[in-house]
Amino acid sequence: PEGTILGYPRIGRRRELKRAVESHWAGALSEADLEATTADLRRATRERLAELGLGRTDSSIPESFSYYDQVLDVTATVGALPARFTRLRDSDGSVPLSAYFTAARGEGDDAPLEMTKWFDTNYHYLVPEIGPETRFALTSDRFARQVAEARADGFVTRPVVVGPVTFLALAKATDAAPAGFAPTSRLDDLLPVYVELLASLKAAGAEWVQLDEPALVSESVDVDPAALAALAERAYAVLGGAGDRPSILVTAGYAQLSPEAWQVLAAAPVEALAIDLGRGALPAAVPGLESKTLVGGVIDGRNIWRGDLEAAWQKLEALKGLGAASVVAGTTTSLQHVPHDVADEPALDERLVSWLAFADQKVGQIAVLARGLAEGRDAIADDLAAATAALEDRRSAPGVRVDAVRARTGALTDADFSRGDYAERAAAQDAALHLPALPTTTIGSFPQTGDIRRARARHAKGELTTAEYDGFLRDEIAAVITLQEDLGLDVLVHGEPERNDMVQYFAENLDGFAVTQNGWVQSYGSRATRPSILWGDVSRPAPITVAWAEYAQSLTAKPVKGMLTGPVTILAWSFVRDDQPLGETANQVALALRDEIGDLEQAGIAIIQVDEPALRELLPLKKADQPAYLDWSVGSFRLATAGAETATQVHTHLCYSEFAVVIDAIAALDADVTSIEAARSRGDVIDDISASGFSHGIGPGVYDIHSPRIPSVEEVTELLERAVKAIPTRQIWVNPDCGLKTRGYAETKASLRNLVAATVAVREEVGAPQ
Ligand code: THG
Ligand code: ZN
Repeated sequence: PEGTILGYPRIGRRRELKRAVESHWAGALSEADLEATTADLRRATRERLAELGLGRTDSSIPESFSYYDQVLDVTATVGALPARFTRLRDSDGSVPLSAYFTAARGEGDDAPLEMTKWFDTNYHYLVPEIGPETRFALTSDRFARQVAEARADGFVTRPVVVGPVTFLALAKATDAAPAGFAPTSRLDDLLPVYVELLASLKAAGAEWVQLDEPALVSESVDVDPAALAALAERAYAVLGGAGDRPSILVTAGYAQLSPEAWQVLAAAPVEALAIDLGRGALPAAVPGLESKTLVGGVIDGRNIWRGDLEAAWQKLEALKGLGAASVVAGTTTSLQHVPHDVADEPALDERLVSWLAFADQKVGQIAVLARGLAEGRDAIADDLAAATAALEDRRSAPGVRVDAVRARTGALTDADFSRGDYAERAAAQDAALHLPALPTTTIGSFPQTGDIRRARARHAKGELTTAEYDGFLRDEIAAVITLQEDLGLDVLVHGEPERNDMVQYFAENLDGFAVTQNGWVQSYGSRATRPSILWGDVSRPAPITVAWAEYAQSLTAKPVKGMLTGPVTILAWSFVRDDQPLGETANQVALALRDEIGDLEQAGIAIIQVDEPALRELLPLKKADQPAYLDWSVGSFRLATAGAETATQVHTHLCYSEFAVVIDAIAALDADVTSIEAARSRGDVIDDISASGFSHGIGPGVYDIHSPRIPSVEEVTELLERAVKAIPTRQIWVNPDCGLKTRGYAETKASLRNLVAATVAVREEVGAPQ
């Protein structure tokens, strides 16, 4: 074939996978019915891809379905399910679907596999746990069964499996492993299982297999590039040398391969390599390519732009110059990071739609390029011209470049990024706020109850008038304020019942953004988000949060925090424009937020929180790119907040616990108060803060909101005692880990009551005024 994609969304156009899996978990759908439903989904996907132009029998259709996660699929297949789940295996050692789901979700005291971000995307995978005791063996035939299922329908598909080097590079050591143990040290033991897997795929009818090795592009995994390349050399010598196997395609998306890995893979005894030409320059011609097929990743698997098809064609032409046996048009990564179909968005502006490509449109682009490779450029000249015309149209369309917005960012000076002396701010805020020592607060959201979701849905359908819906939200806010006063919290929040999602809500209220109806993208397991589309210059047509904050403040004498989502997080969780540097876009969002902060101050709001949970997420994979990223990301936060009055207390919240890793960035944000997650090891976070010499307010989360468990007064007291010993008391805030949106009211009340009781006790111990 002349074209292929590295993977396709597996959640279904209407999130069929979510519905089926969740109803299976709830006991409403049997395992057999779940298998049948997902088999239909896989069938529909193959048919769709064939309709869009991929070949039915030439292995160009990837078999990339997963019930939950592609890394967990390998864990379950190679015998690497952690010991605590061994009892869930069948008598012959194989891993049934029930055990697979239990590993993903946990059961009783058996914690699920840890979840973490897949490279620099918004997808989260389950982290394998590998130790010296892990006994690798082929423990699932699921990959082979899907190949056979396709065969039975007349398709020859290409199974997609995370490769052995990436699997081990992304793993962490088991608790039982000795200090310093590296999962990659088990490569030689793992390879025979992959050899067996390859043979089983061949027996099931696979002519090709795709082994994904994105770890080979990353500088963010724990193994350095030279060591990774050496692992890849060993791995592919063994797999390539296996007698009974399909042809092997090794892929390395998400960034440019390290030069070491490129050389090694080119020389390896495999048949094809796929490289990402979206994020990297064309690699050098190296020995071994003459016998390989090169899949040029020229259609971006991570953004939603129709993009420059002519440029993609040129890249394929350049790739031919490397002397490979053949060149194939491909995506840079799997298409799992984009929604299914832009044709499924009737409410989107037609002109915007003409600039976009979701997964199905990208497959169409691949089909065009493939035709060009087969028949010559003339055969696709019209398609190339149409894409170029769309790009031209986008460049000059109203809203894409707005003079007033550009004039404002163009006139920024250093002073706009700086709030001035912290000590002066702290004194003015103390005088204005009169907060007790160890002030208590929450992160912002309160439980999003079924009632709130139903009211929002009814309002969207027109069953509730806007006045009725607003009245409902006001009652909700009043109840949340009363609750917090009863609990004795010091700094209150309005609870955010009006927000569906902390990014989408702002996108819906800013110019330059569009939101989708069906544009779901898997975030992890059965969960998805609908990223907004940032297509034009961003500005704020009207205040967004002010009326809600003002209303909440009118109900209480205690300070109510204004709650905003920061510019970096708004960008990180949206599809962003590709026609200007991210930093420029971030500054536009920052200025809109800066205006919102000014309006909140005018409305009498004295504390404003600007959340940046995604600050760490967007950190580039390549170390060389990281300083520039931190520069613009921190800069945009400062631009958003630096207009605040000296007496206004600016808070931020970050959602991860590796405080030591990001302390420099946190300090550079210059927020007056920072709350952070400290779930994994609260003690360590307190020590890290103490060691860093961080001087501003800091709220290390005192309990984990990701679990329904209620923390006892004693454990919170102990933590606070530890904190006041290590950190000056005047710096310490008391708060949960993260927002309470996903929790129920019963555990929220009980947990916060204990949080306040512990705080009161520790205030007494340290002799602080109440
Ligand atoms: N908002 C956005 N992006 C995010 C997060 C967010 N990316 C990272 C992180 N948080 C991902 N975490 C989740 C957690 C829960 C859900 C999705 C991502 C979730 N989604 C609902 C579902 O799948 O049923 C749908 C939610 C909806 O109706 O919008 O539960 O917080 N933008
Ligand atoms: Zn958080």
